[in-house]
Amino acid sequence: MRIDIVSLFPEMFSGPFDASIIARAREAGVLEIAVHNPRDYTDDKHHVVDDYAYGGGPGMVMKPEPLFDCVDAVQAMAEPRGRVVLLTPQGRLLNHDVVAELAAAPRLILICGHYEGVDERVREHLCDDEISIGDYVLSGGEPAAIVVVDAVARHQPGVLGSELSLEEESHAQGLLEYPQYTRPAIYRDLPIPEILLSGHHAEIAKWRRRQSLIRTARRRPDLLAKAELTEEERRIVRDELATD
Ligand code: 9D3
Repeated sequence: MRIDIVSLFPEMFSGPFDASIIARAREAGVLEIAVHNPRDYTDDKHHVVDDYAYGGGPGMVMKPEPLFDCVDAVQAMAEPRGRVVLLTPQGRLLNHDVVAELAAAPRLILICGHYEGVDERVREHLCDDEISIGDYVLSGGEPAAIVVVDAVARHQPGVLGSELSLEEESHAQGLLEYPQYTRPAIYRDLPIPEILLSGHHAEIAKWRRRQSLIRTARRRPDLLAKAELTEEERRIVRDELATD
């Protein structure tokens, strides 16, 4: 998959894209990333990319021409045409299903807004999709683009080292994870749960599933609506939520 990012602050991406999962995906050749600055697509002496809002109001708005010209040039750099996604607080809320949908595209072009926002004609006539990563205020779309790239990279073949990992992720999907421990078995007088030392794999699997259910019921009861649970599992959840 190829991802082009359009941003006034390309330097914000050098660290995150050169480490961990994203770097591995790039090295494996399953993910190609390029960052482009709309300021390079201005033709005036001062390379102006923003302007006052018509009608007044605080803050600056990103001008349409540099964004249209930049995206047009980027589309022409490679095949096939990229799906153009604007990162904006007004977009569809990112979740697993949206990530899977984006990851299935052969090519994405992510536009990062900055300042108070972008000219509405960019939204309406340049973009195919609009995505938000949550209900809190960022100072621009750049951190959101990094989140999207990271989540999408995990869906590329070979990135997780085994296809099993994504499989496991989607099995567990809808429930929070069970508690995990590693050595030592006792740390500062704190022992790990005995069951994990028993070697009874079936019992350990049952314990983990139960922990996931209890934890989800307590912390994210909203997730239970979508989760596929057996009658026995529904009972565990009911009992847990009854114990207040
Ligand atoms: C505080 C200013 N806001 C009210 C007038 C508008 C506003 C404009 C631009 C709020 C945030 C931003 C910059 N944010 C993004 O571009 C952004 C974002 C976010 O803020 N939260 C969650 N997801 C995203 S995706 C892009």
